Amino acid sequence: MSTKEKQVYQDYFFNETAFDYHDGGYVPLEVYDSPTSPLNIPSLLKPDKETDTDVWLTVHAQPGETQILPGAKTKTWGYNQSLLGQTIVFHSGKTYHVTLKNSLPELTTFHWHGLDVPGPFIDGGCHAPVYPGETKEITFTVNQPAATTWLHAHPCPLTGWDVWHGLATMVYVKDQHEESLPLPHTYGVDDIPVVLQDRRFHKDNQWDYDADYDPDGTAGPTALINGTVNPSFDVTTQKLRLRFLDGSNRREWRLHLSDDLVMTQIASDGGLLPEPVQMTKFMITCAERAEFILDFAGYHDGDTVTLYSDETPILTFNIKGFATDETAVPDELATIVDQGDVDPNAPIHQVVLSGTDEEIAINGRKFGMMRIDDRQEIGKAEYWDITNTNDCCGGMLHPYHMHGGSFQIISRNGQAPYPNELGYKDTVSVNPGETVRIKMKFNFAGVFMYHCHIIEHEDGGMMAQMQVYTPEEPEKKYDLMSMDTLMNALAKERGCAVDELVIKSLDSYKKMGMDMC
Ligand SMILES: [Cu+2]
Repeated sequence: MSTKEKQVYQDYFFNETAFDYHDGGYVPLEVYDSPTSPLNIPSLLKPDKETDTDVWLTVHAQPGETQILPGAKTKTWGYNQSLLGQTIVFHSGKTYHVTLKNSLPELTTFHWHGLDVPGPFIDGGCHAPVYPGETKEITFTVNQPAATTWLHAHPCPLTGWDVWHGLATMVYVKDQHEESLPLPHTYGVDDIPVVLQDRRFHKDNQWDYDADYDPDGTAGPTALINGTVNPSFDVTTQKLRLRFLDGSNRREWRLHLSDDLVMTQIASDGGLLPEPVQMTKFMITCAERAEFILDFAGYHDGDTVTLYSDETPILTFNIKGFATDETAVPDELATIVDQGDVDPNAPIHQVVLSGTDEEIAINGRKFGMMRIDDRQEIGKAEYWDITNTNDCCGGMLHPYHMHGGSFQIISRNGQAPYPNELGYKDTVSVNPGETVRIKMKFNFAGVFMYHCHIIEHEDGGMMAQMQVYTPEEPEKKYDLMSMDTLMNALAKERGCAVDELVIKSLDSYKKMGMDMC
């Protein structure tokens, strides 16, 4: 390891009084009574065709059945497979032509969470539906630092429904700088994806989103890691790189290892941190990503190391024999290029996250599909102040996500950000009573959404949208999806009248006497 003396952090940083286990509706994790299974490692998605500069891919949203538990298979949805998806790898600098294919019984969208791409149609929020049986091609050039991003469905107000069925997968961005560093790089061997989710298994091993729905976030008692219940992973190298994604609808994961083994964080949402940060405890909230290096130097063939969330074991590492590895994690990982000076006369954007349950709102309102709530010029860095008005007791953390790129975290209530928040982020959790100031520069124009990433909060209206404009076309009009168009399409797909549609998250609008117009 590094010769530089490093502090080892031993707390979760966030306000304990707001942790999810204080919620009335909290669903504790329980170990499911079934055998251990090898951790599922999704295969890498193979391109349809490629040249030196361009790559063609097909991402196919499909229904299927997955053997998760002994006995009946679970009905699931996935990308290019029956549950979750094959891992997609992008190389910075290349242009991608992606065919989005929908074989599901209903419309969905393909949101590239963390990719720096134009909105709203390539970004893939609610304005970019792909209808059942249809395909659509999008083209974009990836131009950003190496990072762990992801793809998930985002058809508001059904994002929670789609993700719960399985529509989420890892998307790695690679670049030459990251590849040149002495870090684990062998996919599935010493560089592994870890998608953290939770579900409740009902009769015949099926999931029932509507039965489990909670307006403060749907959760289940069984940890599902890469779609595996009670997973184990065979460790064959001294160092292991774990790329965590909190892909759950609501759950916060408070991760720690047996023996309080130190975890070295090397990356967050938008790529490498400037320097590694060592810790024994790490909390990840909805939609965040974090990469860690574990060093098993003190262990031997036959030992086990357990990953816990709170007190529940969620993943077992079976240590096998490995060759000694004396490479050190570099003390300097990346240069974080500042997004630029902010014009002192520029207004500071305000985002106020308020309420819990059905009463959640953003700047006092709920989401309107055709309404533009804020504007920012392309290429100019500006501050956004994200405030959580929940009070400390009985409040909750809201993981705030912004489409359209990555931001820098400037401060938390005027104080320095947490030590592992010095890289680029696209999702940041805000404590009750706190204002987090971020600096954001957009590289692409379009309409982009910003919202809480507790998925039932975004579906229930804690979401807004902004227009990023160019000086040439400050008032550009986009063909946005209307609520009527959406509801009529869903009613047709489900063979019912619009007023017979069961969409649990719309209760949050009804109870507040609001329309998602
Ligand atoms: Cu929230």
